[in-house]
Amino acid sequence: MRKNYDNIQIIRGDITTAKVDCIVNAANSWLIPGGGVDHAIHQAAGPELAIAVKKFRHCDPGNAVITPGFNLKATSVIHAVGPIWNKSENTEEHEQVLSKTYQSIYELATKHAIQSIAIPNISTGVYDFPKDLAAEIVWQTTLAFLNTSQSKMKIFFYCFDAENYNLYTRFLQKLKS
Ligand code: AR6
Repeated sequence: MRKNYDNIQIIRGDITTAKVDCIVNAANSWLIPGGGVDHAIHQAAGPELAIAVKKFRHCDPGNAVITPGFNLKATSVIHAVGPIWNKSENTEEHEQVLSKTYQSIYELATKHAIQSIAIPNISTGVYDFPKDLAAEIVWQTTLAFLNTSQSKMKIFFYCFDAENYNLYTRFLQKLKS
């Protein structure tokens, strides 16, 4: 019998090269091109992407907006804003916001009939969210989405660094064993 995680793949590499309907960007609330994966996506998509996303003006953490992909192989880009980790604040709230960020991505992707999506490890770079905790939240949120929606969307988790790649592959192996 097919399992809900059969459509999930873990890739180590640069998300801008993904051959999918949609790639997800780890954006900031002002929707202004920044560093990290945001920089890589804007470089690959060309200057039209910054103009298109700025039309939304603002996006609160936990939410997402969608634009065309311009020069990317992907037809569209979902710009999602993750939480900024700060251990002196209410970290439970940050955890909820990270989960909401992924829920927003899946809702928007479903609404736009996206069949395949590449997602980076949101908030685990500049925004400093602990990678192990983030991976746990991402897997929980993703499996909950797949269970409730029965979606057939192909999900590619793009991990740029070895730590995230190892964490994600370990989760998948555990599910398969
Ligand atoms: N492909 C896939 N993943 C990547 C790539 C790439 N080309 N480059 C970096 N990563 P970050 P955040 C990984 O900092 O923490 C920006 O300035 C990286 O290893 O890009 O959500 C925005 O404008 C890390 O695991 O995003 C915001 O201001 C993950 O992508 C802020 O950073 C996320 O790292 C958002 O911070």
